[in-house]
Amino acid sequence: MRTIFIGDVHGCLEELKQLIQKLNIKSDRVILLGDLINRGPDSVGVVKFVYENQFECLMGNHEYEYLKNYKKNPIYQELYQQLGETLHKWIQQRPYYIEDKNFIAVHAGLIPNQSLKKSKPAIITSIRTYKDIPWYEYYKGKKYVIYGHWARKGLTIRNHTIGLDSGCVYGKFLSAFILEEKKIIQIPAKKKYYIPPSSKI
Ligand SMILES: [Mn+2]
Repeated sequence: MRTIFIGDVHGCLEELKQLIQKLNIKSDRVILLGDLINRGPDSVGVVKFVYENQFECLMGNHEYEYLKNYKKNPIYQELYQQLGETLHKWIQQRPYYIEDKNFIAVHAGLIPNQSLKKSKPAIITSIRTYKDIPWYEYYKGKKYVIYGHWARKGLTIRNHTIGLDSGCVYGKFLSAFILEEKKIIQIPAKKKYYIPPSSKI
């Protein structure tokens, strides 16, 4: 059995299906790093696919924002309607991190010198830097930390940390990491689904 992590999908259902196929998943442990929803073509389809395959999945900042605002924000109200109660509840139950013998999985990152247990969900689902320096520069642990969230950096491997958000929704790649083989598998995006208003990613 392998342990496989998958970066931010953001509604890119076709690329996710292709990646799963390429990985030839049988009885492996699959962990998605969060941000299944928003920006891409099929948020509901992605949530449904991950749920039905019984993959594990973390809470991303986009799910966190959705859960905070689905009663008042019209876009999220619509998403709530489309998801239905079962998938909505499943999103509510997503963990903020998974820590195992060999790895820590978290959507955005770790706060230097702070235990995950004591860390605020809003921060570990959104942190990129700490005192203007990427959080992973502070990390000195031996356990692999696998995270997403930083598409602008692309695939980033440093200090036993692996950043898997390689910007699929921005027309780049959807990435997976196989822990036991230390191997990266990627699928190119079919197109640029989303162009951020204030950058050229
Ligand atoms: Mn994110």
